[in-house]
Amino acid sequence: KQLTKVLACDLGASSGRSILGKFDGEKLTLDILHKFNNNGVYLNNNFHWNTLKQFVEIKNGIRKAIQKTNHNLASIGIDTWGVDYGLLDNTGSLMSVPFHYRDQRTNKTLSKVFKNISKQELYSETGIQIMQVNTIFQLYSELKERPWLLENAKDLLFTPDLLNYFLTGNKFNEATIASTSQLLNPLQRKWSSKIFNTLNLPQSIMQQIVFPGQKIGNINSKIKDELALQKDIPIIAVGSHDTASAIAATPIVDQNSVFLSSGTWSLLGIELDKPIISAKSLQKNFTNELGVGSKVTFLKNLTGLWLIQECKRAWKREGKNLSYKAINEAARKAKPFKYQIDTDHSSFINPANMPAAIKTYCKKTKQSVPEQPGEIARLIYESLAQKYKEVIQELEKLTDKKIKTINVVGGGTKSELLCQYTANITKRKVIAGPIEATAVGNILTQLIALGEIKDLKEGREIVKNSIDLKVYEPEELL
Ligand code: LFR
Repeated sequence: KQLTKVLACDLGASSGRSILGKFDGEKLTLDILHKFNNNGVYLNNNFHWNTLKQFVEIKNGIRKAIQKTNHNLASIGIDTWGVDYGLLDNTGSLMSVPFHYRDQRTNKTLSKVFKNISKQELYSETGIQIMQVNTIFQLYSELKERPWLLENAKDLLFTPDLLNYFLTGNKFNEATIASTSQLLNPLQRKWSSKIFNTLNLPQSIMQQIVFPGQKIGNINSKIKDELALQKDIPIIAVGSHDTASAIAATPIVDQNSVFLSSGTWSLLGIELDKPIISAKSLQKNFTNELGVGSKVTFLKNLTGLWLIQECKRAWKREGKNLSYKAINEAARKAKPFKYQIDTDHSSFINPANMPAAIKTYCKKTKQSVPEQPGEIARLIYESLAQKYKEVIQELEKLTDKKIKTINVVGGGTKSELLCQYTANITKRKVIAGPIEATAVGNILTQLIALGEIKDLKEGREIVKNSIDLKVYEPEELL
């Protein structure tokens, strides 16, 4: 059979990549064509995305895919991190540089929103974990601090929608990314007019919702010329929220397993057919995002490798340019269980210096103070695993399941240390892989849209047959 080739453009909060998926009817192989850094940029005191660079790099990825496949690319799909967006004016131009969800402009917004709508009401309407980064809080701060933007905005596009629009000229909001906004009702799969009205936000800027598998449009003629494309290439809506795509490609899905999508964030949870929206799930702050294949992803959004990524950056600035290999080796040698942090503490959202923030946290909580990179890395990994354990216990209570296995996917599978500590501390089996789960989920959704694969279930079997999974059994803790 002829190979079907599709391109996944996957932008995470620290890096982006373009991956070619080649499907022969049974197996999927990946070809990483293009990688780039995707760090936020400070403009004065505000933290933004480099949206133009993202767009340029997406085009670079497409260019490479065209060359590699000799113009035989069946389709393209884009996924990105959640919650962020761009606003367009009535001429279709981007009105301001999109903000990064870690920008401090929402630091005081939550209490203001809760004066208009209670936490309970907001949660029962959206089923979404209350988090400062959510679009709802970003928009509300915009309304108060930069009213001229929303007064003049015609359209709101989430990051993948925006990049799709730059490529095709067509404006949609894709469902999985829309659900991260906390403005959508997950039962009706529609914008919550109640929230827009209560907060005085303009619902008219929201778009028609498209679902994974639907076509967005073809690459517009200008870019077609620029990239010297010989044929039209359709852009398909995938699970354009990276988490939704990662979960779509998680191979181990059964009654006794959870997924853990491990990257800048750790997303830990299970897949459901219907949301769980209850007083208890609100109390434990679990989220019901929309997934691929009409599923709901019931999960907790936890700080993940951001902690170590930021330490690495800070150490480099101080002249210690350590590789992850060196950091992990030092962590392995450090003393176990000497320190513990709450990995989701607000002081870790975007500190100027992460190791310093961790030291301050240890001091404030009356622990001794870690000094060496190895000690800090070890406490990060152990504290993450400790957090996973707590969340799994909460999940078991909320869903009445017994969790025995954790399927870790994403970049975090590269950290054998974190995988092993996760197994040891949670006392559960860890199955690691695929590493490029997000791109794989993106690719599978395109293959379903093209009629090459029947459904997600079949897609997951293909993942199992196509990659090696690594198993970590829990070791006795000394
Ligand atoms: C993971 C992720 C999370 C989202 C966070 C911020 O990459 O998409 O799901 O909560 O980034 O957008």
